Amino acid sequence: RRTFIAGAAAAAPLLAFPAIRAHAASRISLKYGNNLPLSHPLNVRSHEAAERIKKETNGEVELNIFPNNQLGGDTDMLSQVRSGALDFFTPSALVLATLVPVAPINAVGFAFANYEQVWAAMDGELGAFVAAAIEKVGLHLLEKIWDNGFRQITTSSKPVNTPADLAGIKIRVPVSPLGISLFQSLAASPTSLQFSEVYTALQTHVVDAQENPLPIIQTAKLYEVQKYVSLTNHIWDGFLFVASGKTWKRLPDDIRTIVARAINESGVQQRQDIAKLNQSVQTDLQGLGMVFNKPEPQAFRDTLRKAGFYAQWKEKFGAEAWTLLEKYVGQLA
Ligand code: X2X
Repeated sequence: RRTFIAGAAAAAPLLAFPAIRAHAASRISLKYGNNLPLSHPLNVRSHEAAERIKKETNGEVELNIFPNNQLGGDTDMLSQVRSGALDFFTPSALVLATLVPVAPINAVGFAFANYEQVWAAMDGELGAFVAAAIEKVGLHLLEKIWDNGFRQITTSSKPVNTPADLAGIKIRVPVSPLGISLFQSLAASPTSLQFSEVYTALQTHVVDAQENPLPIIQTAKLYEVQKYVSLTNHIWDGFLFVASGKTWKRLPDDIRTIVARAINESGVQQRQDIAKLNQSVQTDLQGLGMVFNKPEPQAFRDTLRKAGFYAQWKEKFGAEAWTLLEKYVGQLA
């Protein structure tokens, strides 16, 4: 009988008995935590991946999903996946930055112009560079990065048309030095909060603004506590499907192959879900009372450049990573 308990050694000698394996029922139980509501495509598709994994392993592997910050906020889940208490977590690269400083290179302000650039970079050399950095801290990045989307600013008070409109605005950003730096460089007043705290913080006006892709504004019902959406597209953000290195190493090869294939293929479908949602979500949010505007990005880019934002982050991320980013998005500063 093959057992799999986090923190314990695998019962390796028994793997040689396929007959035993065929009758095994959910002997390997894996925990996956995320910060999004059940209705978000990330959760819909990861449930599909879980079912596929169960089927393809004849019930031997169960991927148990804990959505919506059930296991704590991002910071908690990050330390859990590091220790091996959690087997999988899908942080935004912004959030992973506290552990892997180069991870959020994709989130440099106003870098990506469109999804063609995004997937070329993330499925290409930039993604490979980040994956190697993640591997070094004892986590394993699954190959396909899932889509969060282009981040947009929402406020309760007024639309943001120009950088001047951001002056002094209390805006929530993820727990992320890059997010803070971006909005400080735009003269706003950013505060880091875990996503689990965002709805209440907006409702009680601890902050008056936040920024997230439209599918999150919809599925997390932020339209209930925000009025204006300014389509700044200031950051492209993805969810990195990371495995605890301990878990990943301990999984038998055949299981690892099945798990990786199911998650990666569900990830590709999840990207398509977001692409499809992007065609309708604005109309849906308008129907719920939100008011949209589309600012000109150039003024924001100029403000950032003058504030030294690009120069500063080029130095922090390093020339090698920066050159890879610019290979896909063009020269930034
Ligand atoms: O916290 C956020 O804003 C979210 C949900 O987009 C991330 O996970 C970065």
